[in-house]
Amino acid sequence: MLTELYSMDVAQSEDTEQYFALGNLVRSYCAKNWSSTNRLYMKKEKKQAYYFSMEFLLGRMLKSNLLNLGILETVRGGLKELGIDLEKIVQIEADPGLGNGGLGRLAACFIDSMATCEIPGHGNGIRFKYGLFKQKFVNGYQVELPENWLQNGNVWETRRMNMAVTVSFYGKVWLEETVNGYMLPHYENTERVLAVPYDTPIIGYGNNTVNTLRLWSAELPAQDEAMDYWSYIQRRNRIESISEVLYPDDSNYEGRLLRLKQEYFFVSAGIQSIIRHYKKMGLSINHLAEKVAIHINDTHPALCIPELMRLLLDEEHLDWEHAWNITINVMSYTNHTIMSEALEKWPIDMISSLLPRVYQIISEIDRRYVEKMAALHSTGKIERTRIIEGGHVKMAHLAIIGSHSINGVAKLHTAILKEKVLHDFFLIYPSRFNNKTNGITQRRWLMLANEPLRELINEKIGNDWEKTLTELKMLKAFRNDEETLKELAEIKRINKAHFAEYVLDALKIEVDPDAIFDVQIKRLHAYKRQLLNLLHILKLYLDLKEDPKTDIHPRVFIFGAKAAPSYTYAKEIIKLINSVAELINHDASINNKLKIVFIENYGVSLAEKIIPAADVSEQISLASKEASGTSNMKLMLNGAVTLATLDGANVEIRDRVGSENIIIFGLTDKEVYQYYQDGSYHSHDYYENNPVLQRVLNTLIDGTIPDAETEGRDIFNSLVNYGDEYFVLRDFDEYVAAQKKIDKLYRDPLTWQRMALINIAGAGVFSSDYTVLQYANDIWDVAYRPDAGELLN
Ligand code: B1H
Repeated sequence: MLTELYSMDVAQSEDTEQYFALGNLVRSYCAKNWSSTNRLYMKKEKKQAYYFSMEFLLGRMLKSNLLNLGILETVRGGLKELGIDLEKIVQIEADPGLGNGGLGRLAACFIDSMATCEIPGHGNGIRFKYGLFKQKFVNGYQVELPENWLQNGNVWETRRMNMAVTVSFYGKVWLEETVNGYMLPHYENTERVLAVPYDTPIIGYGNNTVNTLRLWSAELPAQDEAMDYWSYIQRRNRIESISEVLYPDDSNYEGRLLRLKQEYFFVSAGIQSIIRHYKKMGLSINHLAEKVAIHINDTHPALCIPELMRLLLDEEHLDWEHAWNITINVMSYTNHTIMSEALEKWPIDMISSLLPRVYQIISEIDRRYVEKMAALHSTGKIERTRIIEGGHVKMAHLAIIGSHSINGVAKLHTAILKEKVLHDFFLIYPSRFNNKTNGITQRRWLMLANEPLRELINEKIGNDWEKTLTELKMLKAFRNDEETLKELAEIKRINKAHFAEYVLDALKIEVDPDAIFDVQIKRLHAYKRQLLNLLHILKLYLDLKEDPKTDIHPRVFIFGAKAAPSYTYAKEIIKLINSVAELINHDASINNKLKIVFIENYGVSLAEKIIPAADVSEQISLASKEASGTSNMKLMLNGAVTLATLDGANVEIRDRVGSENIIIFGLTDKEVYQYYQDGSYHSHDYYENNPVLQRVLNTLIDGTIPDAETEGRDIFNSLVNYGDEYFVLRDFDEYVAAQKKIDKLYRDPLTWQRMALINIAGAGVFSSDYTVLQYANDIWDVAYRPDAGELLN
């Protein structure tokens, strides 16, 4: 392959050529199964599920593909014989950051699990030229740089020009009656965009299934090349900008026109290509819902609903009722957040000018909804739930009204949707609501990221867990086996030493692998309360300053977090953490008892390094705000002990491991809602009445923290004077107490390792294999691996 690609042999080649040669080899190795999988689906007329998502946060794929193909060890050994280190060449691959955080990574875990569970299921999204920005710290401030992940090419993708489709924007539209009595649209002055698919094989683990991730790129249609040169360049730039860059907002939405263009672009291209493929099987469009399921990952692809309606009405000439029936049966929707700033609503003007025909259809869906509900529900409820209201199109309402299934992503989250946030809809459509707790793939997050642990587990209980993760429960038998607990501790120590090397190398910070590695890795958002973590660190610092002999086990506080570029408050928190790190890491009197490591540019590849090295998993969001969380699952699976509020999937983690094996603190969701109701939270009182807290908060404004005056003051004010929206001060004391408990438990190594073991043993239910099987069974009604049925409880 090296010779074919680069006309060189191994001795002459460097890492980059070796990486691309191996990548090409792997791709051709799976090519046969890829086409036979497609042929099989076609021949058996299998119902297919399509997961529509704005984001797929894949991470590097070489090792994961080798593992799933069952050739990881063979290839590793073969390369070694040639004097090549696999670990070195996998680093060459760009980490495709086509997502922001949990939502995008979930999509990546799901497509891996669908292939593994032999579900005919594929991803559909955008091939962003630039992924999520690269984060750099300059003087402690976050600076964003472009992430040009395609610069050196992408071995995994195949451009399929023959499957390109056209997506139209703008223009004027009017309806005219045809001779057969259909009202069909006529368009004038539309802007046409060529959508070109790039397909990536998604390889199942230990089977012959290879599904497809189809990502669309926006290009100028060929016939447009004939126009005048400068108009051509301008138009080309405008069109190509559609798939240029991922919006860097997590749990927050940007109401920009370009974003709306992106949403319609991949929705329309995806649905057109699904229908084209469906028709190739020679089936009547009337049976579409028997062969196709489309899943809407959050509301970003909610235009799937009017777009499918448009194609069924205008191209297939179905009548409204019939088309609507099919649409509802095809579509399902996942809600990922209750945060109001994340709820998408588009101004009517914007949608109606960009997508005139789609807007007509949305209006008609809305009109019929209001008409139908008038007889059944109060005007108040109808006004609160209709799609077009207050000059906006509410995307969540569109998604709910146009889908047969609406799910939340953890038990608590789904309960809150039903009882609070979507209560009106729950009363209208009770049977549509269901829960699907998130999951993670054990292949990337244990088998690949933590090979020593994988080996230990295999030694103890065999490897059934690799296919059936709940088998990890067998580990419980070793809870009192000192030898096993010690081996577990040794592995953690090795992983920590490994990570410490990285920290020294990349950040020039020396950390002691025998310290507690306390990890909070997730997007920076006020509701996730990185600030609570920081206030506790400041408390420890003050304690040590006052009495250097304060008896605490040494700790390394590890942060990884990107802030949305326009989220000023989050960026201030980053600067503040970095300034406190400067203060503490360079204070000799602290004697290495505290260290702060803020990892730059946190993403999938860094997560793979950090998670196996974690002792403590910080999951400290304000109860009710974190829909599920998935780093909590990854960290638990790698033997970290969770320090958590009862939020998102933390509740289910507690149920699995028992209260003795997780540290819970803070307000419950009920208490939070009670505070909202009676308005009785006054953060200023906590400042006034709690001397310890007061002393800690004063460090933000009294010059203790170097070079962060503005940030310190803004953050102080937000907590003390402006209401403390996320109850940081309220939960401070309980958090400090919980941290003390951690300190004590950690000093008893056997107790600690027993907790770690119970956590690993209890993590089995959080495999995304189970999650997608439940989607397949309950929502999509598609087939799956015959022996997987028993995995569904
Ligand atoms: C989650 C988002 C999100 N919830 C808007 N919502 C976005 C919303 O670009 N946007 O406009 C991007 C992302 N992401 C996360 O989803 C939740 O906060 C996590 O709790 C959850 O685990 C994850 C997966 O369900």
